[in-house]
Amino acid sequence: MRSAAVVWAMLGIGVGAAAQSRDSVPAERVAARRWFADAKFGMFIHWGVYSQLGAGEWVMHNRKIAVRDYESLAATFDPTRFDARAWVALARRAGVRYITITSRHHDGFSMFKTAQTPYNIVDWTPFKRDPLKELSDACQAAGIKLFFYYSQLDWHHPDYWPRGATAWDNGRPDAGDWNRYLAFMNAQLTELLTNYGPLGGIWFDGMWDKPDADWRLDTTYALIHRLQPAALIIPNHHQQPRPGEDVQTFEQDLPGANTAGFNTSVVSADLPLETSLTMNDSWGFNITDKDFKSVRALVGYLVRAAGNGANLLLNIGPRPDGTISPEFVARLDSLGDWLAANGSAIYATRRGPVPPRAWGATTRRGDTVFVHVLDWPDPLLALPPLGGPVRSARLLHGGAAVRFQETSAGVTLELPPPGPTELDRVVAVVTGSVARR
Ligand code: H79
Repeated sequence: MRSAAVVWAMLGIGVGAAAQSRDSVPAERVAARRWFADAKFGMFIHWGVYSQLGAGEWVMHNRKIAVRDYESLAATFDPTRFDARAWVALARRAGVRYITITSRHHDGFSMFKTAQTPYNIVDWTPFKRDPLKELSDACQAAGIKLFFYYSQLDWHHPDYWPRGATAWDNGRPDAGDWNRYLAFMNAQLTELLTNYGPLGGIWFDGMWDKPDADWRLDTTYALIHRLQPAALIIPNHHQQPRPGEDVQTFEQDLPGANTAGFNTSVVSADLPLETSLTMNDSWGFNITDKDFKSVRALVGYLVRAAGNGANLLLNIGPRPDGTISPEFVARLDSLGDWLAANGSAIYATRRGPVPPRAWGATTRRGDTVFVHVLDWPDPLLALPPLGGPVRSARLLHGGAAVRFQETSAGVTLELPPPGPTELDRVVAVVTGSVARR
């Protein structure tokens, strides 16, 4: 007799993943994962002490700044123009459903009130306010979910020892207590999951600095899920998902692609997916980086992410005074305008039957397939079969019928010419019953 594992394997279903998602994930988290997969668009915020130098969030490492000197820099951080409600109003206009913000980046500075170290924005700076508290209040009022980015890597804490791949001699003692570091992290996570209302979840980064260390993830993940059973764990470790993790996230790449050089090509079949992306070439504020992606390119990323079944987590790097540069604001406003007209083909969809192509991508909700034509100059667009017979095809804008021909080889759509400023021609194709995955 064949074991169940062999049968699952023959069906191409990973036993570990299937068992994890079907058997042991509590209902709150299953629902939270579904909410996440429906959300499709989030705003990433990289903001911290480093913003003052206007050279990205890695400036401490890139310029080999000593701990003592960086501590002095931190002591001058005073973002007097920070306005949580203005940030959230921008997020609302952009059409994002969630915000993910750096609570502590690799520089080790806590952007929230913590009892675990004085090296935090309330106790160390003239600002004295807790921006994460203000942001969580504003998000709650606006119905936007808040996720905290949390770096497991730390360039400041003495107990981050032995050091990892990014270490340099920055004035820390060559000794430390790893157990104490893990306890520090877990205590901070407890604060984040206790003092800021219900969170969307925790977005981890930096574990890749010490991939072989004993991180005791099971303990940390269990702690998070005990404190907030609906909080999602999103690890940016660039590896395949492990037990307890809820979302597979890809940095600067669509799922399965690896132009960045550190992403895995193995894509989870049953976890929600996410792509994080910079709007220029930097995460933290970079005063000389003007290499901003066009609105057309950003819509393309959002559509192709959705066509891959993934959310787009699009980054801004606010200035050190708390304001947001006009380049970010203009692009977010344009994306919001685009989503106001086309969001029904993005939000609450899943990846469509045709994988993303050079011409565009497909999404699906129920029996409607949304064909997103991003770049196709010709009148006829030939698609493979869509999983069920085509009942109708209409332009999303205006509802004009789109003529089509269907054979056993697929469906050919007769497209109107692209408008001169059109970013995406969306055709809503209603099919007969589709065999659901
Ligand atoms: O927060 C932003 C970045 O600061 C952070 N993640 C985003 C969201 C990030 N830090 N580093 N990276 C992303 C790139 C990682 C590069 C790596 Fe390596 C290449 C990790 C492992 C190989 C450099 C070389 C670091 C360790 C070895």
